[in-house]
Formats: sequence, structure tokens, C-alpha cells
Amino acid sequence: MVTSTENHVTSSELLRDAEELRAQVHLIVNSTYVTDVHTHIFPPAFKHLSVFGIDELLTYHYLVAETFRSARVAYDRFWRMSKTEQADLVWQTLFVENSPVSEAARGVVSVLDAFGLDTRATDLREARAFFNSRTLREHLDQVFDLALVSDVVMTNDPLDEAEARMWRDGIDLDRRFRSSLRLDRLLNDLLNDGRHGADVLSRRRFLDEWIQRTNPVYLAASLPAEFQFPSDDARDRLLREVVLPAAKDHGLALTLMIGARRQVNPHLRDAGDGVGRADVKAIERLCAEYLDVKFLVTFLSRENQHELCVAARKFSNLMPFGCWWFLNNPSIVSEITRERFELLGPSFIPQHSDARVLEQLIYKWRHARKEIADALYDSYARLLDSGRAVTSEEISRDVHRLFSANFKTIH
Ligand code: FIX
Ligand code: ZN
Repeated sequence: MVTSTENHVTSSELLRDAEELRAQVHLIVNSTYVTDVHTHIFPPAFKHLSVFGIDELLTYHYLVAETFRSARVAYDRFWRMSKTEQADLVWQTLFVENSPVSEAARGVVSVLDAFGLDTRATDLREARAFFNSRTLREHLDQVFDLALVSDVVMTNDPLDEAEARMWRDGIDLDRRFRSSLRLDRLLNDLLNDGRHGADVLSRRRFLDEWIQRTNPVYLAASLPAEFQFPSDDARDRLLREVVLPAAKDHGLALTLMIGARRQVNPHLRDAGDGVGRADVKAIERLCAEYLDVKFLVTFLSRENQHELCVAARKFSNLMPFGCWWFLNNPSIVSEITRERFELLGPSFIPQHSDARVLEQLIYKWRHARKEIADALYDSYARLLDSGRAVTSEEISRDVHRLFSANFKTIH
């Protein structure tokens, strides 16, 4: 907890001056460690799954999609290139020939700047030399410190053979990395493979075995925009007969990420997914029927955000989290976070990074903290106008709740 600050405000002093209030909010938001509740990063023990450095940062699928909008390169030619060649093309296209003003491009600038590297370099020599000189373990510690991240939740797929093998062989897990079991293949791919409703018992056994092996903080799935509950399909049956009973029996929350339209343009590979507006009523029905299961929910469509807040007011087993993927832009993060404060007070999880490359933790959290601090300041300033000042102790309590305590309530 922050007890005093540069301008010598004591923790219990009422903050009646707007500028002092703003300074305190920014100071506290920018010094409180966060639990990152959904990422795709892995510790070094996961070998090739643990990725970092400039080539990985530049070949992030967000930037690949943007590169195709400006570079004259055919899909198959791009995919035949080595990672180094792809990174060179992305840098040349988005950072040399254009100003990197998109959120994903600015993110790379923020990372380079955090390490004191030239953000206007005309090639990647300096950046490559720097990242190659790092030992992964030290680098990992520094990235977590720079991002003020205490721990992260990985996305663990028991149906990915390479990852499953590592778990079976035994992994000495860095305690900052928590696991979550991702059930997309179990829930979605089955719909297409003709084995409708097949084998509920063996799937439950499989899930129990992996829950035991990986000790996850939650079970998770992403669902298409068309997701309905209830529904007369195999997914509904698997949810009711396998996933929800397993969540209940093991005391695990279910995280649902709804609204990705997979492979709208398959030529773009990982960058080829789009967005669709989903039906929030499906989540209301799920929460109403399974009051003893906790649900962490995020929607990809901006149009679903207000309804998600309203649903969360009705169901205390529903925890909205994050501004996912195409929503993770300052203007939209600002809008959603303000809407959530107004409808839910501090009872939500404002952001997750979705980082795929280690150093993305730095920019995703720095950028998010700015929007969260601005939105929180405005909430307190309105409160002040209405006749109630807050103390820095209360700000610390609220930020701690947003950044880690709300997540702890679900596991
Ligand atoms: O389904 C997910 O967890 C998505 O976040 C990813 O698959 C997506 O590709 C992504 O990286 C979004 O940020
Ligand atoms: Zn993700």
C-alpha cells in the first residue's frame, strides 16, 4: 500500500485538490502490481513456446495484418520468408516508411523505449544485438518488473501434443506463471468432427486428469459470436455434462471469451480472425442456471459491452474482464472502463494483456494503466464534485481490488 508520496500526502488525508487527486491516482495506478488474468506467454521451461525479442514482437499477428495493408507482398511470399525476413519487412513497412501510430505498432515503440533502444532506427541491428545479449531468466525478471506484473495466467491446451508432452514429462513451474485449461478443441472442434455428443465419460476423465496435472486457476474456452445457451448441439451437451460439472466439482471458475469469428481470411493465418456481435442473453441464462459456478467473461464486440455490464449487475457470479484484442485501443479501453465504473463500481477486472511475446507485457500494461488511471481519476473527481473526497489509502484499496483482489475472488 502507498502510504506517502513525493508531495507528502498522507494516506488518510482527504484529497480535495483536483491536481493532487490526479497525481495520487496516477502514482498509485502506476506503482501497483497486477495479476494478468489471460496471456499466451510461457516461462522458459516450456522451451519453444517461451518467446521473446524483436523478431517475435514484429511478427505478432496484429502487426502482420497491418503490414499486408501497406506492403505489396503476396500471402504465399510472406509465409515463405524466414521470421527474420518477415520482421525486417514489418519494420520497413510500418516503422520506416510509415509512422507507427496504430496501437500494436506504438506498442513496439514503447518496448524499445523501455530498454533505451533507438525507436527511429532504420534497421533492426541494434535491437537484435540487444535482445540476443539477454539471458532469458534475467530478462524475464526485468520485464515483469518494468510491467509491474506480479503473476500471469497462461493458456494451456491439453490437446496440443507438444505442450501435453512437456506437462507429462514434468515441469518445474515458475510460480509467477499460473495455468488455465483451454477447452476450445474439446468444445468447438467436436461440433465439426461428426462425433456428436460422443463419449461424455471419457472426456470427463480426460478433464479430471488434466486438472490434476496442471492445477489450473480456471477452465476456459473461446466461443463464436453465434454462441447460444441453451442450445440443441454437442457443445451444449459437453458444457452441461462435462465442463460445468467439472468446474463445480473442482471449485474452478469458467472463463468465456466470446465473439471471435475464426479465419475470416485464412490467408492471414493467425491474423485472419474477425469479430462478431454475440448474444449476451446466452451468458445471463448460463449464470442463472449455474449460480454456484463463477464465470469470467469478455466479449470481443464493442456493441456487447454495455449489455455485459448490465448482466453483471444481475449476477454476482459473473465477472467481466479485459478489453480484448480489437478493443485494446486507448479510445475503446477508455470508453469501456468508464462504462464499467459507472455501472459496476470497482467490481470488475479492467484489463488482461493477451501477450503472446514476453515484452508485450510492458506496453500492454503501460498503455492500459494510463486509460485506467484517467477513468478512475474522473470517477473520483465526480465524487468530489458531489461532496465526497477520497484518501490515497482508499485509492490504493480500489486499485488493489481492480488489479488482483477481484481475480482472487474467483479462484
Ligand atoms: O482466443 C484467444 O485467446 C485470443 O486472444 C487469441 O487467440 C488471439 O489470437 C489473440 O492473440 C488476441 O489478442
Ligand atoms: Zn487470448
